[in-house]
Amino acid sequence: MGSHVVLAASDFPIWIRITHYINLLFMFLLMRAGLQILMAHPRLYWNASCKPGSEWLKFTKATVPTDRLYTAMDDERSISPWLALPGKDELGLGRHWHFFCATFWMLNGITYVALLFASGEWSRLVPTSWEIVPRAWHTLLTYGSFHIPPASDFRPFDPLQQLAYAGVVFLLAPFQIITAFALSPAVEARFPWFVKLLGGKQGARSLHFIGLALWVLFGIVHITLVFVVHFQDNVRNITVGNSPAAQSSNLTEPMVLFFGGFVLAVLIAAWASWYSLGHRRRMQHVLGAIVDPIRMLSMQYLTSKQHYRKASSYFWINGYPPETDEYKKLAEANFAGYRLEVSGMVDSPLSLSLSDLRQMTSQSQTTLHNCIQGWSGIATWTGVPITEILARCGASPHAKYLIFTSYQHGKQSFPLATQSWERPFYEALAIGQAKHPQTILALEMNGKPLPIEHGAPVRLRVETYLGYKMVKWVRSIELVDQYTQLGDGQGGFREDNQFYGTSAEI
Ligand SMILES: Nc1nc2c(c(=O)[nH]1)N[C@H]1C(S)=C(S)[C@@H](COP(=O)(O)O)O[C@H]1N2
Ligand SMILES: [Mo]
Repeated sequence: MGSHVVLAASDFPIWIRITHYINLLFMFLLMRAGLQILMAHPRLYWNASCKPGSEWLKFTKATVPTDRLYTAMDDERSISPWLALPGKDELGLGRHWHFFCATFWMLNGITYVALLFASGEWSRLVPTSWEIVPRAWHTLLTYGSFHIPPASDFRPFDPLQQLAYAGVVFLLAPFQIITAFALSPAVEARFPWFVKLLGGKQGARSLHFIGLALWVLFGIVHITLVFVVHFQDNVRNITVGNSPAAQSSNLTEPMVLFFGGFVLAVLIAAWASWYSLGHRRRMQHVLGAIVDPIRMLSMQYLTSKQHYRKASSYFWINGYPPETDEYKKLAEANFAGYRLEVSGMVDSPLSLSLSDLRQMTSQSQTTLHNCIQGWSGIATWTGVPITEILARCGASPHAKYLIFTSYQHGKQSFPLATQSWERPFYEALAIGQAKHPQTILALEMNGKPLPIEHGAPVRLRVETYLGYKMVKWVRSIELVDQYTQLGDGQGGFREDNQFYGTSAEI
């Protein structure tokens, strides 16, 4: 084979070089934000109960005490901003970054694959004959004996390299996307079979982590080999391409681009952490503004179709029960004096006792609970559909949100000190979600009156949402047309204080 033919066949067009670099940048940010999310519940399981001790891998030394209440948030790990994006215990911002990067990483990947097929370059990546397997084996043996295959083996990739790249592009990337979708509560609520296929919520979460581990492994080997095997050729290919013109130029420009690219990626990553930690509200809004519309478009109309057969053996708790005298007195009297107040944009305000609520239409559902931190649990919830409450109070057609306010104050729901400690826990629920058939005010859990820790006497269940929206110890429901006048105006206690997203479908 003449060398000219090899060169012409192995040029790297500009779009490959650009998408390759964008991919590097977003993967780096994605991994760091993913680490932030992982440390919010640093345990991985193959079962939906998430019972402490049943994890197959954990990243915490903490053991869960059994003699006192220990919430999932007590189990969260703070992590250095040198490692995670943005670092500390900023799960809300970590998730914003993760979804932001995932969106653009996918767009970049789709562009790359589309151009790959449009240009015919796919044939360099996709193996078309089984012959590649023994050839790749041969290459592996070469590397294994600490030898380097000759440059002529690279057309433009050696067989092992081609298999690895094809595997990463056509198997590992789709695998990460599929397991990611299976982690969204709205997707899980609407397509429970899809999640079961992947081993359930925790199976998908564990697989997503294993996918990450494979990426990291690939990244380490890939970057090492770029340096070790025909480094100068690689630097040219990655930066200026390999056209005959680029070949004849000196190496300065490729080297500057190559190392400059790395430095730029590190600077961007460092800036992202530093800026996010200093401007948390702004980053919540900026990243949310980009991701939320996509999320709303794709997830908003998914309703829950869940019918699990059995409750799980364990159910984590988040938030410490209200400590006010008012609530304690109610609890001592078995909630005989409890009243649920329904007010705001309604024809007739309501004040419902527990027996009023028990006499209303009731339904039961066995569903999967998804906390934003990553743990899950299955339970049977029994109570009154919100549509019943809306019908009884005569909701105004102009009402857009239901504000659920709790007896509990911020202090018990959030372990860290914030100025809004003394505010009651509240969350705004869009009226469309409130009307979903599995959105209920639960009075019972697994056939018994709600235990105090799980929200007695009344808690909200929205089965397409993350757990933080499901207010426990509900005191009142107010119908409003906007929520900006409440708290810090972000749509809920966790949005105000922990910078969680406004829509909780993922
Ligand atoms: N009032 C109140 N409701 C709350 C919370 C809280 O801290 N206070 N935590 C929320 C979060 S983050 C989750 S995951 C669920 C947990 O419900 P569970 O304790 O019954 O498992 O409750 C939600 N409702
Ligand atoms: Mo949660």
